[in-house]
Amino acid sequence: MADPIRVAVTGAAGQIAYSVIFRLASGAVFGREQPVHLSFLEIPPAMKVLEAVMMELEDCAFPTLSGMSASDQPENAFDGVNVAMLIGSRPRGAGMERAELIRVNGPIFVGQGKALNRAAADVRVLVVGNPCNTNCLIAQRNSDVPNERFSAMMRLDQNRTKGMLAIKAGVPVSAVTNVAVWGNHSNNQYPDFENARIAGRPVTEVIGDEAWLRDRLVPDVQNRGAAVIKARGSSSAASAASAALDHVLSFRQPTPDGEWIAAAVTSAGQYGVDPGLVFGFPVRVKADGSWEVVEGLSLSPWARGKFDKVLEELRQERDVVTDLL
Ligand code: NAX
Repeated sequence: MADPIRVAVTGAAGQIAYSVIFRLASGAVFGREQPVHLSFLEIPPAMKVLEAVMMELEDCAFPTLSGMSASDQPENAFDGVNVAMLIGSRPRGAGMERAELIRVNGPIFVGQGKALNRAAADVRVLVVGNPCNTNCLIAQRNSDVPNERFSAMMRLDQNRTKGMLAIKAGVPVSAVTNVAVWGNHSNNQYPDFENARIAGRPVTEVIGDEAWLRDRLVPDVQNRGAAVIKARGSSSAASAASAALDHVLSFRQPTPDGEWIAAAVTSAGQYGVDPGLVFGFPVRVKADGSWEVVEGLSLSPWARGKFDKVLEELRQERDVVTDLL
């Protein structure tokens, strides 16, 4: 068997992690021939619950789980890891403004960014904990790990968009491709139907109903998280976990020809986005493991309005945490 892949999961006692961890351990993500070592990070009050998660992992007797460890110190949890899934953060309390949440969670990512210096040289870091784009920005600015090894999750938004388009068009979800989600994982994100395709044809041609695309699809994707909370009483967990694992895998293999993935990565100024912002772009992963932003996509003036709005939101988030960068 190969050497184990070492994967850190933060917020390991939380609900998203509960859906992530067992799939990582079972071989469902990296394959049944690839051993995995899991390294968990939690805060002290959640350690008891994490103990129970670890008991359950033992009870699954997964042949691919080569070992596991738990810590409340990021330096220990990130030591030698190849993949770091930063899921844990403080949830938004009732009546809490977004700016307040950013201020509460920012310092967590300062410490975790520094601790990531202990990771393996090939580490890839995915930030899921919200506000994930800005938390990712904070972590990378406080780390010696190169910026291109950090990304934040837009994949749930991409998957939601694909699902809704497939249902509307009456096609399998595999027929829906080229979905970009621009900007921030927030309700100002812009899920781009103008560049998306269904069975190789433009979505606007296949669905044709521009009013539905603009006035139903876009707000429904933007507000899907809130709709799940309303129906379930707690936030998306299994779908978020699934998207996080899709994201991790997509950065480990070349993107199929003609396709792209939605991920928030560090801007180098593409599409007029301020260099350095962690912005949701269409991304292609190359055979050598590096990635690039897909350039040259066109946006209608209407779409550019959405784009500019979410860009402004991310600039404001950055300005709230300048002292942490
Ligand atoms: P839970 O509240 O169930 O779990 C979060 C866990 O993080 C808790 O066990 C908590 O003890 C732990 N934690 C808090 N501070 C920590 C720290 N400093 N170090 C390590 N662990 C810490 O939340 P869950 O539903 O699992 O969601 C986790 C995060 O994902 C939240 O921030 C949530 O907003 C975010 N989401 C992001 C999504 C995205 O697409 N980017 C979608 C789903 C989700 O809303």
